[in-house]
Amino acid sequence: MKKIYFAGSIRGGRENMEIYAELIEFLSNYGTVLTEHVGYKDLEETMESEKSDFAIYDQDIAWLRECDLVVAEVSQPSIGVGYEIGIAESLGKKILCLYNEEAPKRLSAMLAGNEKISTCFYNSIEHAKRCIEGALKNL
Ligand code: 6IA
Repeated sequence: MKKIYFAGSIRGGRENMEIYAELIEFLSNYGTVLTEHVGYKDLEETMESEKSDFAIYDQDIAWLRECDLVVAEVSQPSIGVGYEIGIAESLGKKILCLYNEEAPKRLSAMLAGNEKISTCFYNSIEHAKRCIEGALKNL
């Protein structure tokens, strides 16, 4: 089973949480998603307080080391997601970024201009899923 690290905005804003949940469900047909909580609806209110930020950081870095593929939904700018992508790149991980063409803010040039990262500019969730299938085939 492939291990997939899904990254999506948490404190950067939860506007796209339902998209994260759908993509995580889709990804779980192909492997183990280490970070299922990124799609949880009540993450901030109920779960976030249970774990210290130090514990969250340590766990996420360990999962990044362990994973075979990082899929990052980057339509909502998030410092944590950007940081994770940088770490994943330095670890030599394969990275797929998914960016909704209709997102209000343009994608950072640090991702859009990075040839080591594949970015899928999607116009529907089905399109994003096809990009995921393509990335999984090339693993
Ligand atoms: O800066 P942000 O909060 O938007 O960063 C989001 C990214 O950081 C996500 O891709 C996560 O992998 C990671 N991250 C941020 N907060 C958490 C977190 N909170 N748990 C795990 N990863 C996180 C607590 C929830 C937990 C107790 C279930």
